[in-house]
Amino acid sequence: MHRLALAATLVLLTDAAHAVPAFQQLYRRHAKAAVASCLVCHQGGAGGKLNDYGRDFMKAGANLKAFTALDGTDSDGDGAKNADEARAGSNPGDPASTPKKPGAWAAGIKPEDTLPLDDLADLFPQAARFEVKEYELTAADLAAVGAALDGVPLGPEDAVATLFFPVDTKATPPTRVGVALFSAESTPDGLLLTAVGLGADGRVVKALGALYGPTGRDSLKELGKQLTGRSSESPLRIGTDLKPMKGRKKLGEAGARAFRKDLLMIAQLLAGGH
Ligand SMILES: [Ca+2]
Repeated sequence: MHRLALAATLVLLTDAAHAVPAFQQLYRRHAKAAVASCLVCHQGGAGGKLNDYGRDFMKAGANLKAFTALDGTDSDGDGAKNADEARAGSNPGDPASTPKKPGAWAAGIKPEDTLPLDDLADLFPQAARFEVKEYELTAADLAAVGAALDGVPLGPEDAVATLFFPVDTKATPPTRVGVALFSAESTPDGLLLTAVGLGADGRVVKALGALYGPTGRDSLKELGKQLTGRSSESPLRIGTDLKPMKGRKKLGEAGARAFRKDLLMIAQLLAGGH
């Protein structure tokens, strides 16, 4: 089975490791990186312990601005600034890789090594394999999703997304039977990570999420369970169609918004033009 052939793990729900495919896309785009890989932030690959650059990225807010904020820093202490490392194709989180001697640090990392396999298996236990597609959202996409979400266009932070499609390999020809999106949102309370999986009918089969704050991880399980069967048409309003999270009003509201954003984004990306 494809899943077992790969060693990579990215565990959104079971521990604090939480890279998101979109971070890698943002790094490539906004840090103008010649080479992007999970190894920029993680030791050993997707889901591994954060390296110096990964830790700095988290401390700087784990968002688009963080890449710029870290440009002039030498995170791994090898004498080269992060921006120079990114452009030269060396690793800002590995002192053994420098602009003069980048080394083969990213060699052998295949695109599939960056799949969040554990979480994908959680969303779609039956899927034998996944197809992956990276998207860049246009200004029109960002405006459309933002308008439906809270009336304000989304920012450049949301301009990249990766969709994962579970494939039924027993069907002839093999057929996509759903879609999943993972996203990260930087909030004042920490990094809010969500993942939604939809079936072929566009309805949620499972939704996962957690807030990673300074004091630890706060699960969105209570809310995620209520997402099953919902679609991008569902308003997902706490108090009307979703029950509030006990003692976690603010988190519940932030989570509901994040889940709704995920659903709207998937709908937008699948609707056309992409
Ligand atoms: Ca380096």
